Amino acid sequence: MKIDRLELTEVPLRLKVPFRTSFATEQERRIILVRLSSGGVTGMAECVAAEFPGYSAETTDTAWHVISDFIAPAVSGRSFGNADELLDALAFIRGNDMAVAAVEMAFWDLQARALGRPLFELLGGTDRPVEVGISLGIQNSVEETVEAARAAVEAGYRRVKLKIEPGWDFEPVQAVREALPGVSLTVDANSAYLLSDADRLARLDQFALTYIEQPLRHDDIVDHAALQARLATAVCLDESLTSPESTRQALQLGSARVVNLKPGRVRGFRQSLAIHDLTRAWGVPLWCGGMLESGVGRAANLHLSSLPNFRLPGDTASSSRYWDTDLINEPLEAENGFQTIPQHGPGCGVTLNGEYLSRIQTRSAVF
Ligand code: OSB
Ligand code: MG
Repeated sequence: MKIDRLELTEVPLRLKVPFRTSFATEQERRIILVRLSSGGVTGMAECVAAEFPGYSAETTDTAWHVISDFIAPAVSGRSFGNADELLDALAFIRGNDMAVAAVEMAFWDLQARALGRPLFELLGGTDRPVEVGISLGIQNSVEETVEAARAAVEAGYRRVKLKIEPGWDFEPVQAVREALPGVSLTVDANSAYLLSDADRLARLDQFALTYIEQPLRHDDIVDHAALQARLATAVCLDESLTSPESTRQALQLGSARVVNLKPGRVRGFRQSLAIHDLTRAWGVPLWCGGMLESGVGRAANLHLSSLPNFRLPGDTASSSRYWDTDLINEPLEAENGFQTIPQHGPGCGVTLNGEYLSRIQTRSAVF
């Protein structure tokens, strides 16, 4: 497929309520959309980079720069038969995986739309209901945390994840576990602890957590292996796994027994498929993470989540949980803890609300 046009659009979206993690509080999102066109067909994807370099080194602005100044010149006007060829053309770019992923994922959507087929078919998935969990930001009190968790379970979510940090771990987890004894409960530290905190983290073992997500450094797999050896609870890695290679190394070291896969974090779908197959061969379950995406990114995540090794509920909660008005026309709502894979058309199965987009967008560039 020849890339006739690459379009970048930046859209400000305000979360209904601030989302607090161990690294920041987010409310005003600045989301980049990538649209790739070929022969009159347009595919799209959302870049998951955040506004500040708190989750990873990338930001909305670094992604805009890298796509504009390096990716667009390498793909515009060129032809690619598949995603591997596209990735080969971008192999000269080190890191900046979220920027590359946005273009790679738009290419898959373009291919699927050109074929008139749903994205999950191209990825090798099946049309199945996707089990959904919820990620709860750090709340103001233990009572509010329990109430938010209870409301999530009543809304049908099949797993509750609490964000934790040093000083905000044992008490909220204990309270939620006592209030909701049967729920699948997990915690996500977003790299807020050190290996020297192992004893403190081991105190969480008594709450039968499904896993503890990314307790240690954002780029560490060595200390995580030492920590995993000291915990009964499974470690799940998120930030540290940026490629199939780092995932293989983590599995060989025993750094994790569960993997959070975010296609935007690992350069896109091609690498996601490699990580899917690798973890499957190791018997390690995957689940699909979230990056506070609009419906565009959520839809893509749901298609990927249909592959067989996605065996735990993903952070693919309802669009209405975060946004008063989403960028897509179709609702993307979990019911009884499941999302159906959107198929309101080919590709990722959702359509952009063009009128809303052109009204609120803050910048755009065409290559
Ligand atoms: O670590 O999973 C994470 C949001 C922003 C950045 C990192 C993370 C998260 C979440 C929210 O946990 C998941 C969601 O999009 O609902
Ligand atoms: Mg995480």
